[in-house]
Amino acid sequence: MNFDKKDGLGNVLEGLFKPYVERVPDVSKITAAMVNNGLIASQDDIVNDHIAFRTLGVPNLGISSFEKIFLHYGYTKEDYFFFEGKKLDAYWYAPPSPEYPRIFISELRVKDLSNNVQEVISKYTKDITEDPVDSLDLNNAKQVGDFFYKSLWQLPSLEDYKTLLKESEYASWVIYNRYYLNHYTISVHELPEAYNTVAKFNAFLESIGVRLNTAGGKIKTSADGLLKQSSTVAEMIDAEFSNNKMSKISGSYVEFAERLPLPEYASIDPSKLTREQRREGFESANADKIFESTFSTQTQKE
Ligand code: OOG
Ligand code: NI
Repeated sequence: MNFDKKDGLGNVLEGLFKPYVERVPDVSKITAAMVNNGLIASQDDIVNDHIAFRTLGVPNLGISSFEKIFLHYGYTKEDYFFFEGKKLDAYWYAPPSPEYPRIFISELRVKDLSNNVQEVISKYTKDITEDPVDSLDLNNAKQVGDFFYKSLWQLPSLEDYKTLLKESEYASWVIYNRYYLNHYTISVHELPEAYNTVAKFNAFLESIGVRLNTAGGKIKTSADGLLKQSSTVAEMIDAEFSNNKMSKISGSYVEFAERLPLPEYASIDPSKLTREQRREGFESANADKIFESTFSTQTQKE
């Protein structure tokens, strides 16, 4: 990640990354293998295509609250996405300058869920009567960094977690993990030629024992053929619930993206292409399957 880690936004992003690395062993495993194989000299050489967060669509939370943090740091809101089956809304945000990652923020359409599930969610969120982002000093990078990992509601009970899990894996993920960084994304087209496609990089990942999300196939390709993505399967981590009960839950994961040149730039030397000359944005059908990186269908598969 080749941005200034001491300026406001760089500092916030760096603060987000540290707890994520500790909790997702695949991050260091992949970086170490990339260094060993001479793809990069250190983590700083990895270009981060985007990061993602999940939110709950209830009063004072959700996208309209969470996005304020990144709008403050100069991000601009781009396209809207709707995931009917998963009952989610999402937007992506373009960074203030190209060295920073794009951001993908999704939100659970809580009102579309069963009354039972709505009640469970409300039990935890009903006391949030003001938008918590409004009381943050957004210029204070340390305060903002801490906010992502701060509890906004009580630790859930294992029973409530399981109730959510049955109807919405996304809901159960957020009730426990809140605003934890959901994934960062290695931009594979920036890597040396032998590794610069998702297909080649997936082979490398599997050779070092990384498990890939197979939902919709290991490589998710946009309709225009220009955005290819893959992701790891989230690792199961030990989580403590209320009343000291312990259980395994899915944590965060790592994603890989390849953005091909737009047709009018296809003949330019790839090393000279700018971000604007490659496929921008996201793709609904790809995203729909990438969400499943934390779902039991992936984490529990043999
Ligand atoms: C986000 C899934 C979508 C992408 O790049 O399309 C996504 C999530 O799992 O919360 O990351
Ligand atoms: Ni992503």
